[in-house]
Amino acid sequence: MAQGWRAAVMPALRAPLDYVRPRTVRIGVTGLARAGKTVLLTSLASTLLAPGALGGRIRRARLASAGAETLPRFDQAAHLAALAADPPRWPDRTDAVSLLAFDLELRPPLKSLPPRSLRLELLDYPGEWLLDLPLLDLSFADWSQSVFTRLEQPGLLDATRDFLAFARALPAHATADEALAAAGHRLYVAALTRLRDTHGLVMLQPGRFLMPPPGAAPPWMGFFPLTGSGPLAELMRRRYDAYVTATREALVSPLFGQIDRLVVLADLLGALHTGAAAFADARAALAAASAGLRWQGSWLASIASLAALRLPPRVITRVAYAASKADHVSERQRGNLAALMGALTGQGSRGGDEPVGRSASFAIASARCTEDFVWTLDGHPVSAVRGRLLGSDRLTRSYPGEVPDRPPGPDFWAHPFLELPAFEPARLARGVPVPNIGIEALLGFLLEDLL
Ligand SMILES: Nc1nc2c(ncn2[C@@H]2O[C@H](COP(=O)(O)OP(=O)(O)O)[C@@H](O)[C@H]2O)c(=O)[nH]1
Ligand SMILES: [Mg+2]
Repeated sequence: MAQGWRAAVMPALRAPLDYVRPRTVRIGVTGLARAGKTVLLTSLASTLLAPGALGGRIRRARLASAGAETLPRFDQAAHLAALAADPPRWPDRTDAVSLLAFDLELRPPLKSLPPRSLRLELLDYPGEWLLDLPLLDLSFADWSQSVFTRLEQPGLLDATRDFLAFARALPAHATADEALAAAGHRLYVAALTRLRDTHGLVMLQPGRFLMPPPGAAPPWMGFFPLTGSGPLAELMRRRYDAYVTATREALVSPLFGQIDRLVVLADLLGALHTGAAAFADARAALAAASAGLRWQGSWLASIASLAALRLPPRVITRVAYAASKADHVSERQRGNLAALMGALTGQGSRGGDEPVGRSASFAIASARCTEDFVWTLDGHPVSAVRGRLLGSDRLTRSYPGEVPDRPPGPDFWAHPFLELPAFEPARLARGVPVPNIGIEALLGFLLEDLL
């Protein structure tokens, strides 16, 4: 009895101010284009808004009014309407930054206490921007060198040839000519775009070149990697430095700097299917993002950034790394998928300065399209899934392959991971959340210390 009482009162003591002034918690949902951010936000919202969410720990939830804020609102109604349509559709593609806000009433720790209020904000944040975190520690010369080494790989030349030819043809002392700068920038962005679209690569820097922030591009966006020390290289270096400064400032800006928890979403199954090079690249991108996030969380770095910017740094207190679209594989494989995500983001191999429970990995499906079933293939039972393909009314079976629970070696790539069918989302029933895998667990982790 005494113990139960203590367990109930401790949260109230920990956050007594929640009774006076409702707290705001902002969760960034980030991931590269098509990782599944829009569907995740739609699904999170439908879970939160359903009665009795999180085992009753959320007593009431409603969408908060947009007030006089500057960020556009996430169009929850339109996205949910797409999933609820007959036949269901996937929400339209959006790349704009947007915010989804809720006023929550949390179950009080003791019946006799009034419920606590919490304002929960979810921010759709382009994952491309996380790829800029490693630039904070790289000089222009080092960055340029590493980019050229990569672009010169024989397998990538069909995408990078034009840019490389341009850069090689520049005289060592090229003048700081605006037309040259613009031409080089255009060719570099075109190379990045082709690397993304035809090679399935994602570790493409600077991330804002492929996903520019809203508004007009400032002049310092107009650069490209260049080695040497002539006037043009000097101009490129100054613009790169300005870009890095802007990135650093964005990390503490009112727009993004107030994120205190983060979901990093990645389509790992898609990367396994695209092949060894794309997977290696996705792995590098996740490693860079997780290293960057750890950097932001360390005390030393916080103090250093405080000194450099004279602004209080915001520390991200929880990070959930989630592999999306996990309904493409059966339950047994989903355990491996979560373990693979953990291995790629360095979970469980942390140094001593990391508080326990600060990050975790998940395999989720925001809008579940399939059910598990046992398929007999060549006389062997395999755990497969089945669902309706978009625009068809027959059930289609799928077994893309065995998901590795750690970064796979060369043997794995000898038997390619099969195509992931384009499934139709499951039909929605009235008053229940979007059918999903793992959304409550993800929310439970993100809000664990608050509920
Ligand atoms: N099978 C399956 N596909 C999904 C799921 N979530 C997203 N997708 C697919 O991924 C596409 C991109 O998702 P979206 O949320 O728009 O990605 P965003 O660019 O990160 O916002 C969708 O149109 C779906 O085809 C899921 O839970 N299961
Ligand atoms: Mg989107």
